[in-house]
Amino acid sequence: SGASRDDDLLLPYSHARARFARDCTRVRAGSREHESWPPTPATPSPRGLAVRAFVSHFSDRAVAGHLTRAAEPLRTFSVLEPGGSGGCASRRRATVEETARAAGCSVAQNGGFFRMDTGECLGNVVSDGRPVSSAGGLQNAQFGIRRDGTLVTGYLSEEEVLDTKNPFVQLLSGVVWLIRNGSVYINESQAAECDETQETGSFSKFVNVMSARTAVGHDRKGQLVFFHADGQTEQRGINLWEMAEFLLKQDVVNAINLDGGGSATFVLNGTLASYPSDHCQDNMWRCPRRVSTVVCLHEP
Ligand code: M6P
Repeated sequence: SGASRDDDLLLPYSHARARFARDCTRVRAGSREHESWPPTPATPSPRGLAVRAFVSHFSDRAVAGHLTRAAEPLRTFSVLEPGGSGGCASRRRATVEETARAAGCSVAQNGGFFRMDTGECLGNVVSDGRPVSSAGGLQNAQFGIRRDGTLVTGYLSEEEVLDTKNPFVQLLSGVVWLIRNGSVYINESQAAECDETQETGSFSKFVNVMSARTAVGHDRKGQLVFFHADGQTEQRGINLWEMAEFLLKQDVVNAINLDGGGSATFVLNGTLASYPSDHCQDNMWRCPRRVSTVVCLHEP
């Protein structure tokens, strides 16, 4: 989410943004491009959850963040509504700490996009088996896990989201499918996705601007991967290309971009462990933004 679309104000008619009508077409039926990663058979692993901190250089800028991997995604990963169940219906906004503490998450990050003015959860949200928000077929990058443990990344029609044979037990929407089957998929995403789900500005600004960022995906072992990098829109942080390159080096096979900027938040054992860019009422300090959905890793 973001504050303004200031670059659009340069256009003579700000409501007539130069865009193709197909961008935000609702796809109700049929099949869309996505990848399905089969469930990984349970193997005794020494560490179910691994959190790593980094301070890495991206085009000579030092950027801090965390990379988290979790085995057994079906048993350890949840998409949570803001402030607990019913949060999307009531357009609630809550800090990641509030939502994560109540649910007992070991690691939690902000999740899906939302409307900054109304608090509306955007896109698809399936939380612990409960479908609580629908994209209505709008095309954005999805990440989810089905009842049998299959990890799904990419685009889905409304019909596919509502599948009852092997239903989604967790599902959320991002904007931009960063990595598809081991390759950067950003250009393809810009051509395929509805860019009204983000409020940063033009789609190309959203992709290329330096900012705090978060992502979710999986690696070649079928482990769940959370990524977050600190930043400040237009001043610090990374763009989507840099995030995708970082994730590729970490053996990530499929990943989508989640909400960033002032929404980017990393919470470890219920405590804020990132440097948020949103200002508190007193401009001197930075406060974690009250956001919408949360991605959570918990005990099996
Ligand atoms: C608003 C305020 C600021 C924040 C800015 C940018 O102006 O909330 O504190 O830094 O938005 O927010 P974002 O990076 O999410 O676009």
